[in-house]
Amino acid sequence: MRIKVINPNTTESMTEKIGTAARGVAAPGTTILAVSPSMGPASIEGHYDEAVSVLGVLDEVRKGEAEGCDGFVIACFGDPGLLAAREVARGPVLGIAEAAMHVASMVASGFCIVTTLTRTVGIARHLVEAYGMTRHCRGIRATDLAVLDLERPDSSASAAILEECRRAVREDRADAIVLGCAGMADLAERIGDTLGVPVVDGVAAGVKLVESLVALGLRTSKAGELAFPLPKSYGGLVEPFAPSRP
Ligand code: 5HY
Repeated sequence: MRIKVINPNTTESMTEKIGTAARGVAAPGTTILAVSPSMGPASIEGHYDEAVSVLGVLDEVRKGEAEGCDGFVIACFGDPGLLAAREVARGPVLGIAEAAMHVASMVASGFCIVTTLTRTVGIARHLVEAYGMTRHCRGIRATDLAVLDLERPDSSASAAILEECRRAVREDRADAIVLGCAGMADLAERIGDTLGVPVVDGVAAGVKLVESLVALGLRTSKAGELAFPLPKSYGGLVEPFAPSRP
């Protein structure tokens, strides 16, 4: 089984971290391809960054389909381009936010999301509502870290994230934590051991859920809304993205 894990931002160190987290949970028969698009933002910290990152995500999904990948994980907590990716993919496609929230809801009565910049809290809240997780989510907390602070070895990012998780457990009655950034993938085990609650990293959750869907023989439905895009011409910069007959 081949699963392509796509980091929509172009920071290579984060892509490597994501790949390590994915391979750390992948089954023996699963090959993980961890990639960043050749184009896109260095980090995704708002709506504009997300919007621009989507074409890179879609390009990687289309290439993955041609390479024979069985499924995909979009490794950014905003799940950028998730539904569009499902239109162009045959295999299952999961975003790390969706995967992490569902997994957390299965092991706890209420989870909190701990993310980076305060300005991305609204994006997380929209996803909580979109995924039907409002009754499971007891709060969304930001550490006001920049995403790339997580890539600086000398930063105090991990300590700040641990403290915010501790407050979520103590003040919001979080029975589980969802880490709100793919760049936090390497922190889940340590925070969980420290706080004594399940801490869900969406990269790992996404890989295992895609593995399960593929093992169940389930692919993205082409019966309706997620059917392949309709063939048509595209102009200008996006001309190469014009949908062809599948
Ligand atoms: C992510 N940004 O997972 C999100 C996290 C965030 O570049 N990778 C990013 O804070 O939205």
